[in-house]
Amino acid sequence: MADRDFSRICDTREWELPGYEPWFPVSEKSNPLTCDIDKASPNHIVRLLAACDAQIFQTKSGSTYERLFCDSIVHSMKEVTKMLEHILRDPEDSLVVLSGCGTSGRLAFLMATCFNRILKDQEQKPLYTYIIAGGDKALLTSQESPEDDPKLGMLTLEKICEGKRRVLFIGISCGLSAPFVAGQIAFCLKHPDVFSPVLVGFNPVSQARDEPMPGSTLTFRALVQKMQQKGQRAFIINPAVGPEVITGSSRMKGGSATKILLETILASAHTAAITNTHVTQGVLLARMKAYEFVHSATYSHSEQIAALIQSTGLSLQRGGRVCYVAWGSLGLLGLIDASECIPTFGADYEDVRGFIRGGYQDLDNIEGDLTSLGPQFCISHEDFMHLVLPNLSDRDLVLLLYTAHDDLDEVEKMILRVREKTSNVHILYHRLEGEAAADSMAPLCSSVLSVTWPFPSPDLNLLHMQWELSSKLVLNAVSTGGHILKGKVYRNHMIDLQVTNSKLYHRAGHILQKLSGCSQTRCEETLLKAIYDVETLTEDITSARVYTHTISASRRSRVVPLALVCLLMGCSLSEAKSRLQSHPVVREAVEACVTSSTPSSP
Ligand code: S6P
Repeated sequence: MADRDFSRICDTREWELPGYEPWFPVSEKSNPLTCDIDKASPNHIVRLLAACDAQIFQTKSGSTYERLFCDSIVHSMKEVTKMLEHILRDPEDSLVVLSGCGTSGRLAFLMATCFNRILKDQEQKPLYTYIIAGGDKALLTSQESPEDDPKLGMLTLEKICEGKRRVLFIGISCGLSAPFVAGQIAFCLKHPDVFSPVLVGFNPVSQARDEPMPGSTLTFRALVQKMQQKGQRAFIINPAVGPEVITGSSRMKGGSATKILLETILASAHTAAITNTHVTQGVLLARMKAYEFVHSATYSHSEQIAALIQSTGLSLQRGGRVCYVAWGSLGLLGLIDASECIPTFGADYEDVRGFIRGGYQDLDNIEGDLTSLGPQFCISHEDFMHLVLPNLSDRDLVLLLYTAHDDLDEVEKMILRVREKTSNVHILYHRLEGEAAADSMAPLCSSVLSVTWPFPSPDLNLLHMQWELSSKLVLNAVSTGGHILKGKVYRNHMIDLQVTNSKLYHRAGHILQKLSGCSQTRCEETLLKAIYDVETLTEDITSARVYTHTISASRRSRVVPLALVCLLMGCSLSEAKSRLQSHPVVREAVEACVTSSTPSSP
């Protein structure tokens, strides 16, 4: 693609027009840039990802949406930073809780452990903790149903904060939609003497979810409006960052923007507390601009990222495995990216897996070693060597992620071990100018993505956070691009998603409506038939709650593709099943149906 076309892509702000998919919040709109991403080459996929990620940093420029660098957003960030500064100066009996579901909870964990580590290095007590819906097993596997439970959210928060004098609660819900987080915010609002709630998300308040939450008449939107009422010591930080590359996949931009926003707040408060100064909006803006540089530094390696996507796609197409073997906090980024492939693309846990040096000891999660829960919880390098490596072959891909600050001898040894089983070895390496290049490893690998960062860096912790974001962008590109090449995406929709909570249930209905053109009622009926595996719906099924539907859906596979084929072909469920069997690649199955259901021109 010519550079002129690329800048045209970056300028596109069509999604901001009032008439563009007005019935969806920003986080659920489809991105007009990526409507043909399913047919794009790896190079083009990377260009589209770069353009979509660049939307995070776009300025407001006449649009109605508040954006990351807007005064109102940076002002709220400053207020929250000031609250945290006070706590850091007098931390006794205080707690900062970061909480969320799915990716948002995983990032809460990443940041809570990172800033506790920073405090530990300064010989201070830990101040942060995290909550993830579904507990620690949700850090590594898809646990989507606790997201729907506001009471569980509330009880978990109450328990973790027992005896605290002051709590700064930071709830993350990219779509301003998760009932689990809403339950916690409602609890904070009831106890303003102890709790100061902050909500982070990426929709305007008017687009927060407006559906009563289970066990309550309250909606997420009504709750956020309550936070905005005069006299409430509550903050909402909700810049729009544009629709996701793959519709609704908030693990991507939503996750990146969460990391940018919260690390900016947390790191600025720490600096202010240490230097005995106060944070300014200028400082916050400068920190966020540094993340914009991460975007350009990372995507300046577009060709190498595209090559990685190509190899990942090939491995996945051949039924091979993709393993991220990583050192330091990049290991957690690998674990997070791998865990998200299951609900997003209907992948098996063995398709994409992450391994971290030091296993649970390095992870430092509340519930400790989870290995006994099953093979998908085996996450250390030793586990990789014993359980995975012996069965690897050339169709499997291993991506090693590390930095110049890790033990490079150990990395080399690992590469040599892996090379005995597969030549499909790739590396992603970060270093500062002047630090050792990946030269000695390069001849051992199929591809090397080495990102060099300018020296001197203002702060080592900050540098590592930037390397994390850079790695997140690459990993998201690799797993999304690889699954696109495997045929798991149709246009820019994840058609093989798991329907395991109410958000995903409604999203499945919308996907069916959009792709089939059938009415809402017909789409919902067909979805239910696929979920319950029946040709005719009974009264029991139609009168059941969405929660019951999601329980049944969690026991089945390919419910959305099946429903879509039924709708496109006007056929029975059993016929749809045999069609899908003859076209194992979901996108091809759908395309075959679209072609045969389109009347030929006279
Ligand atoms: C999205 C990911 C999900 C979400 C989770 C929370 O790509 O698969 O697990 O993170 O549903 O969403 P939200 O909008 O509350 O942050």
